Amino acid sequence: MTTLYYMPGTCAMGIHVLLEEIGKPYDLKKVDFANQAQFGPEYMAINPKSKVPALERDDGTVLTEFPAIATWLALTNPDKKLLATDPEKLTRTLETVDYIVATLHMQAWTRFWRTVNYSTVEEEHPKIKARGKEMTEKGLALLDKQLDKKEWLMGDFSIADSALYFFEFWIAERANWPLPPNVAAHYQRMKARPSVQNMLKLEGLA
Ligand SMILES: N[C@@H](CCC(=O)N[C@@H](CS)C(=O)NCC(=O)O)C(=O)O
Repeated sequence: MTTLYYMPGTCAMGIHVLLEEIGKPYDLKKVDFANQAQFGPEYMAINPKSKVPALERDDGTVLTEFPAIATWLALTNPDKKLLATDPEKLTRTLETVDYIVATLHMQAWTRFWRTVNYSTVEEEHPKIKARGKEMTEKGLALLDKQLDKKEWLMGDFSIADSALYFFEFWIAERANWPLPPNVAAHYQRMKARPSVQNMLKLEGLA
């Protein structure tokens, strides 16, 4: 059965939301970061990158990387309309997902939340964290503009919204920074979706 390897509250939440949107049975396997399970031989055999999310498919093969997993789930469940088929819209959706994942998560948030990945010299941390916050604010302002007069990033609900959701969750629930108005409204809309509510319950975050 399709199995999502996750750790509660991580970017894997975005994939978990998509599995809930799709509504087919799936298994969940927690990778316990508190016990460094991501570096243990059992999980390394699943994903040698030591990261979540990882998605094991029915044929036993494993997909990694948020954009790839989200795209695959959308393409294999076309009835759920999680990704536009029109080439322009599809490409713009992937552009947005990539910005959230590669720039906002990996660059901005990691500077703030996993500062030690950037420097082991503690005196340098305040500066790195401040840069992470600055990059986050720039990104949120751009996404706020993209959401102007729109409920969802691409017009219709898509994989980009599930990517934005995990980022919003971190800003609102972990950093306690304010979200700009359109992003804040989007976060509320996401929280009202049954898929998000189920995911939060299953991850023990409700
Ligand atoms: N580029 C990967 C990044 C995944 C990633 O960084 N996941 C974090 C959780 S949000 C993780 O597994 N971290 C493990 C660790 O820090 O040891 C993706 O987009 O899926």
